[in-house]
Amino acid sequence: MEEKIALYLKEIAAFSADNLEQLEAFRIKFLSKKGLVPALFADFKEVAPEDRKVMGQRLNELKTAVQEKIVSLKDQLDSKVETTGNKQDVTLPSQSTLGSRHPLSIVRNEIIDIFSRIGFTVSEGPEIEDDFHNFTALNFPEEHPARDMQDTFFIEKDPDLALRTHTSSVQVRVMEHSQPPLRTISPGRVFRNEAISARAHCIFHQVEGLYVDEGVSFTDLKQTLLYFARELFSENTKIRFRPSYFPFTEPSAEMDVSCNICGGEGCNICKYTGWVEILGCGMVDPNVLEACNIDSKKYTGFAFGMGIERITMLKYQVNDLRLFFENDVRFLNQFKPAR
Ligand code: 2NM
Repeated sequence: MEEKIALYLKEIAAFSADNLEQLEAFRIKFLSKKGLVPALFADFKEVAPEDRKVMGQRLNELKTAVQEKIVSLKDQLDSKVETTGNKQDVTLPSQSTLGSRHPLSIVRNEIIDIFSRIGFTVSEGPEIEDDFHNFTALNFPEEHPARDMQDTFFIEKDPDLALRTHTSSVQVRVMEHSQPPLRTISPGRVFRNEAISARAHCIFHQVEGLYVDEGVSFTDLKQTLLYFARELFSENTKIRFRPSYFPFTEPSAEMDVSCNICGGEGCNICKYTGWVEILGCGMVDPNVLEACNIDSKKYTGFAFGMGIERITMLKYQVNDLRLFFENDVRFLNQFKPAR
C-alpha cells in the first residue's frame, strides 16, 4: 500500500489538464466510487494494527493531494477561458471614436476669437428677462409688435418676464453696471414665437456686440465690421451697408458681405446678387444710453447683432436650419476637425 500511495502521489504531482474533460477523467480515476483512492481505503482493513496510524495519515494525504490538485487545475482552466475567450484585452489601444464640436459652437467660438483679438470681452446674462432689460431700456415703444404674445414667449405666472428675444438685454445689464469705455460681445440663445421651418426656429443663437466710448463714430463701426468680415470669410471680402431700422439704434443699417461662394459673380446662395446679408447694426440710440445710466452727451456707441445659424449656413452651405437642432450624427460628423 505504501508503494501504491507513493506512485499515485507522483502521478498526481506530474498531472496537468488541457481542458475540463481531462480534469474530470482524472477526478473519476482517483475519487469516484470505484476509483483508486476509495480502493485503497477499502484495503485499509488489511493493514496491520501497528501500521494503521501512519498508513491512515498517508491515505488522507493522498486524498487531500488529489482534491487540491483538482481545485488548482480548475482555477487554471477557468482563468485560461477568461484571457483567451470572451474577455477583452484591456491593454489594446482604444477603439472608441472622438466626438466633434457642434457647428454652431465652432462658429460662435470663431466669432468670439475674432473680437477678442481687438479687445472685446464676452458677457453673458439670463435667458429669462424682465420687460425693462428686453424692451423698455432698448427704446421699444409701448405698442411695438415685438412686445406682442405672437412674437415673444411670456412667462405665464409673471407677465413682466419673458424668454429674451435678443442678447441686447445682456448689454443693457453691462451698461447699467459699468461706465465706458465698454467693448463687449454677448453670445447666447434667444427665443421667438415663430413657426419652425427651413429658415426659422423658435430657439436660435446670436452674437451681439457693443462699443461705447467718447467719440465713437459710424466710421469705427464700419472698420470694425470690415475687419470682422475679412477674418471670418476671407481677406478680400467686401462689405456694404443698407439703411435699416431698429428701435435701439439710430442710424441703423444692415450689412452685406460679398458672396464667398461665387466671389460676387452670382449664384443661388446670394440669389444672383453677389451679396449676402449677415448682420444688423447702428449707432446706439441716446435713449438707450440714458436708460442705462450712461451720459449720452459725453459718450456715443455702436452696436451690432447677428444670427449664428445664418452665418454657419453661409460658411458651411447648410440649407436647412433644422439640421442644427436634430443632432443627427451623420450631419455632426461632417464637422470633425482633420486629425
Ligand atoms: C442688432 C442690430 C443693431 C444692438 C443694440 C444693442 C444695445 F444693447 F447696445 F443697444 N445691442 N445690440 C443691436 C443693434 C443689435 O441686431 C440685429
